[in-house]
Amino acid sequence: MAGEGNSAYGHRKFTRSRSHFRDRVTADGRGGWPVAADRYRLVVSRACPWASRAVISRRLLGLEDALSMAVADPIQDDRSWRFTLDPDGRDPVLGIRFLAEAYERREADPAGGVSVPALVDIPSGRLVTNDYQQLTLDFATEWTALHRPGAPDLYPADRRDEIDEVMAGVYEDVNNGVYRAGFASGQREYEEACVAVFRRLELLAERLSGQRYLVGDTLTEADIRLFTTLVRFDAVYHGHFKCNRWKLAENPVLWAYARDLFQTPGFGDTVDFDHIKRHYYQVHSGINPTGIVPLGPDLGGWLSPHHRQELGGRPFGDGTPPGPVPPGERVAPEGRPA
Ligand SMILES: N[C@@H](CCC(=O)N[C@@H](CS)C(=O)NCC(=O)O)C(=O)O
Repeated sequence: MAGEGNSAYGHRKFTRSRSHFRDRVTADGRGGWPVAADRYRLVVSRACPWASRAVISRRLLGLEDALSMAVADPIQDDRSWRFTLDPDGRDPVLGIRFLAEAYERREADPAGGVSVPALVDIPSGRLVTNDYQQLTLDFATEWTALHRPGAPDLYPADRRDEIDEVMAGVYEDVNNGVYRAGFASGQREYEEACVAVFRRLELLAERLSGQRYLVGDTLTEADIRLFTTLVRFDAVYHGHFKCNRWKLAENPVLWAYARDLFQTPGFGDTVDFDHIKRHYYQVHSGINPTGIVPLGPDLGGWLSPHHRQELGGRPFGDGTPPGPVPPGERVAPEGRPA
């Protein structure tokens, strides 16, 4: 689990270990968890970048009908993620009040704590996996029988080496780099992380100055993973995590790239800036003791023209964009750009 929240503060260096529960749901069910419609529930927080990968990928692939989703309250308490946004504070499908209950059904006193995203087996109420690194790759490659018609190939076999290489740098310096900067407990550790964040972002901007997407000319898993950090950048990482050499909105290439994705069905329609801001600024009391949530930044810019289509590219390859967000899953107005 992440050395996140207060657990990180006792250490000199922020470290993130691999997720503890790493079972996989596969097409052939070889590990005991076969892909099946209506069998699993995806538990997320819209605040969490690791969970948001799964939310976006589920939308792009059209898994909504087969894999239902529970959205936790962005504010955790001492029992971690809660279903306080649901009637009676209970997830209507799993019947539990805390995600911890699904973890505890899997293992008493679960090692690594309780994190999102989590995939839960509905019949037994037990956690299957919290391995966010593998989960979306499995959505793309193992859950194909349940994809919508026209679903894109987010992890094309002939591009995997390149996708993996790009994602490794994005993970190390960007996805996780902002956390290393934000939770650093020493000046040097912070500076090293912050320098790496911006060095990598500059390389990525260079790459994206002449091509619309990170790998090939279509959307892939790599774009999803970069997007989830970029969309949080000015709202939380720039201020709260002190990644403030520049704002996303000050980098013409990355800002246009991020807006392009935001305006693509399946990306921006999953983003809840209200959940994002309240989670980071209120939960990480070690780095924001007052819990005050800033009013800015202005979100209007996310909807402005990006002109990235002039670079060509076929967002969904031979496929098509996903349809509208199912009514029960729409982000509330306070979380969206006006
Ligand atoms: N399972 C991943 C973590 C994904 C993650 O860090 N999720 C955060 C939210 S962004 C979480 O649930 N943290 C639990 C906590 O801090 O209590 C890991 O092991 O590193």
